[in-house]
Amino acid sequence: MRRSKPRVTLAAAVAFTAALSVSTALPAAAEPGTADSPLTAVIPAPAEVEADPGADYRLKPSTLVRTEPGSAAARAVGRQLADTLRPATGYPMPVVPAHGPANGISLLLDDVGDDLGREGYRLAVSPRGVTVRANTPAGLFAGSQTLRQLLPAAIDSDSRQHAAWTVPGGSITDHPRYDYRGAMLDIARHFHTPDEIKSYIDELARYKINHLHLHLTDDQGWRIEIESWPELTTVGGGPGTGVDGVGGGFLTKEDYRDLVSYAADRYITIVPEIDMPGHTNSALSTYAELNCDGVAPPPRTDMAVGYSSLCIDKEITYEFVEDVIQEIAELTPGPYLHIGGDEAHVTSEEEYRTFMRRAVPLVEKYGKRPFGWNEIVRAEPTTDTVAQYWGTATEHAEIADAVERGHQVIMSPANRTYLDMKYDEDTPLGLSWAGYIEVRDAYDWDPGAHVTGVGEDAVLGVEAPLWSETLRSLDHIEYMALPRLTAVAELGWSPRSSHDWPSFRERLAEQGPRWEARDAGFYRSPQVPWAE
Ligand code: NGO
Repeated sequence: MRRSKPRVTLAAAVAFTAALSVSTALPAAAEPGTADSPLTAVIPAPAEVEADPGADYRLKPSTLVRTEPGSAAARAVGRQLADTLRPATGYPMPVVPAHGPANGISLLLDDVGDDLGREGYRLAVSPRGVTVRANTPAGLFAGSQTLRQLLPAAIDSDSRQHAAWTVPGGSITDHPRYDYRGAMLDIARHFHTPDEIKSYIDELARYKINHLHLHLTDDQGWRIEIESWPELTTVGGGPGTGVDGVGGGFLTKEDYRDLVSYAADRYITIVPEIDMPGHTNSALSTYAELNCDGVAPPPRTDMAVGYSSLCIDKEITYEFVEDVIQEIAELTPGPYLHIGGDEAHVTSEEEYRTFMRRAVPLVEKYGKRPFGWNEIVRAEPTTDTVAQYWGTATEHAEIADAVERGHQVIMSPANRTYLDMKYDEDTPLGLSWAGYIEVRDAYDWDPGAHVTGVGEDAVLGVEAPLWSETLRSLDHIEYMALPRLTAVAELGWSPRSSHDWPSFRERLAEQGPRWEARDAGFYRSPQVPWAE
């Protein structure tokens, strides 16, 4: 989504203008015919790259985007690619069926082998053009994201730029390490608008992240319309429901459906989360009957956690939970429904089990695969339940036992992947309970060998959560997510054998001018030799 947004709102708020100021200077155009970034300058690192310096291709005003004849999905991928290339090049880039000899950009569905799977692709660059071949349109989409990064950074500008639009010659064969590569956005602590969420989705798509987990409800706010319990959003989505009483808002069902479809167009699946039985003060303060004593507590917008719980012994709790799960499941085409389960500190272990043993089957009843923060395994739910590990330890008996029983795990260790942790002591936003996370900390670990007993086969994927207690705007989101999001994206996609910090930091440096060209804020980590 292209947007023009006011700059420096964060800088004004917290006075660190230098870190956020965005230069409008774009890199000088490369010599005609010479690619200014090598074929390897891609995040996440592709599985195999073979450069052929004699085979560069240069986009021309006459370049066509040719897509697999008869495939509406391939054509849609082609249209999106052309839409992203037109503004900076100023070329018309018509999207046409791929008949006749290959020239220009071709996106073709082909049998590229089982090894490349659903999202893999081959990309070949010769002087006549760029051809992406994949088993599915999802693979073509992934390949077209790679192609965008192979063009000069100025390609990300939304106005016409003078550059030699050269793609380096050679070929790439690529496929992901994990099926699930995720990011989470907390819209409960501070609401983020559909346009802001779309902007984040655009950023995720570039780095081949294919799941967006939305944390929709928490103590402070309830941010998704539920028709059978309509007061949830009139109270919990009203003004002043963000942390410290700042902001408010919620997604209507229509907003949510639109986000699901916007994400789906970019091969991203939305994973909705309704946190329970804790983190529920906003529901409890809205509906008195959900409280054991029948008395609604006051709404709260402070940052405390672990003080609220649905009433485990009341039948109405399960009617509420079922209604909410049913409505969310109906809205969500993706396979997963996350029911939180974290920090239920005022719920006894016995009550927690009782609750989860009723809630988890309700997720399955409405056709979804249950998903929860790692505490959920204490209730010994069906082994189909995905456990999201957010601990900071590398030894964790509970999660290792769950893997032994057959659970799959999403790795979100808080001291590596939490994008809301400060980079260092000077970071004006974020929290630090899990420590500071510089870019290298976010990058230098192995999701498939991080926790003893949670091996490669048990890992469904990785996810980078971004909690919003301190984040009020898109500028704030970008500043905390970029660049660390790309580190987690690479851990999720690239083969372990390609893991290499010196290479990553060099490739990351090349992303800076791209973020500048598209007016996205980012943290200029001193660990990265940012390109001018
Ligand atoms: C914890 C807590 C959240 C906080 C977050 C802040 C989990 C799973 N529960 O992570 O409520 O917002 O830390 O970093």
